[in-house]
Amino acid sequence: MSPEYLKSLSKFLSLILRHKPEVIGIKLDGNGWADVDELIQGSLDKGKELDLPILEAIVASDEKQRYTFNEDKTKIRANQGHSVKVDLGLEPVKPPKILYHGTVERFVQSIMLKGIEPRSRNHVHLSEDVDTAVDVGERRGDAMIFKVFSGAMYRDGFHFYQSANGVWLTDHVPNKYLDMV
Ligand code: HQG
Repeated sequence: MSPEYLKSLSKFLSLILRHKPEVIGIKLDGNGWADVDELIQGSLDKGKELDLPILEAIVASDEKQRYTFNEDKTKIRANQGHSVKVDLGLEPVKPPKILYHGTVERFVQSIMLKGIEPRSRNHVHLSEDVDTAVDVGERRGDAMIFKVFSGAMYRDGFHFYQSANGVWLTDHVPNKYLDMV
């Protein structure tokens, strides 16, 4: 199985496990878990070559560690990035003083006005390093980077979470905690 095919399957998994499980006729439970057998069968029905070893290869090789199995590998879920309402059971944790958010020029004015909103996802996504934020922004064009005063937000009572793959999450970043890099 080529790395390219695994990557395209990982994109497909992202669609199913974060946004549209109904595409293959399955449901996620309240914590975002899909039943592995149902996922495999539903995907096969849609012409996707998938079995447990292939899923294991995706979980192990995905460059952002996007997916996690439960202990006995009967369930799988995405670590973050959902638009479907799920409770990942993440505990609030103290963030670093500064986090970063990568976006593009056309969103900057609106972000300065309204802060960073989760838009279609459950959380705003932030990173500890500028390079990751640049990669996130560059998905859409030339990256523009905001510095987020997460330490100050935390002191003011905002909650932060860290997903299993290291992405920092919060509900909303008001504009007073932002600066352009
Ligand atoms: C922007 C990828 C106007 C925000 C990445 C972003 C990440 C506003 C877009 C993860 C706004 C939402 C998430 C406001 C926010 N006005 N625009 N007030 N507030 N925005 O894709 O952070 O590869 O939902 O700047 O690596 O780009 O999928 O969020 O441009 O970790 O695993 O609205 O997705 O990971 O876009 O990316 P997204 P994101 P994966």
